[in-house]
Amino acid sequence: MRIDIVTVSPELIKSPFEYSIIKRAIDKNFVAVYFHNLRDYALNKYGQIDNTQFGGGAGMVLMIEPIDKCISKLMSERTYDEVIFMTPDAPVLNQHTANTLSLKENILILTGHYKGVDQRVRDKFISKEISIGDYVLSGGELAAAVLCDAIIRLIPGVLGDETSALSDSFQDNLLAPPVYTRPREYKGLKVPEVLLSGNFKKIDDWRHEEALKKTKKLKPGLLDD
Ligand code: 6GU
Repeated sequence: MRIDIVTVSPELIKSPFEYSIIKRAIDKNFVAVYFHNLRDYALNKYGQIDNTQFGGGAGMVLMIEPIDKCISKLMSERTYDEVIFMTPDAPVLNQHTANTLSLKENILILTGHYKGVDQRVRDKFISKEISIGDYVLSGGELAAAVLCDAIIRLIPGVLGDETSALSDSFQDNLLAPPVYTRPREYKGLKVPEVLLSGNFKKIDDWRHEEALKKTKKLKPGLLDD
């Protein structure tokens, strides 16, 4: 997979790609991630990429021209399966969307900033808009990093143990059951007896029961899907 990220602040978004599973996925060539600084496509030597909004109102709006220059160049080099705009006024990211995107070949992600982008950018270039939750961040960069993390760990082969993504919370519309490790008892806090029983049928049943209980209590909506 190849991911191109078009942003005003590449520095803000780079570090999550330098650690742990995501770094390993890049090192092992499961995914290549490229950052593109919108300022490199600015209108003038002052690096202008935004302007005040027509009709008045507070806040600067990213202009279409630098974005057009950048995205059109990328689009002339390869075909993108999705051109995604990160924005709080969009459907919220869920595991289903992450699964679907993890199977794509080329993804382009545009991150918003300031008051937003000229609507014509969204109309002309964007195939999918994604938010990461019902609250507002100062920019889409952190949201793009969250999206990429959710996608990249799902690319087949990235996780050593293939089953481990399948048993994630949400993967079967259930939250993950509780997990325990050594010691068996800590200051009187005990590990559930069934996990020590060696009876894998019983353990599976217990995990499913616990996952169901937890989902009913914390996210009953998942059970309706
Ligand atoms: Cl994608 N962008 C911004 N600016 N804020 C957000 C968001 C995105 N998702 C949730 N809040």
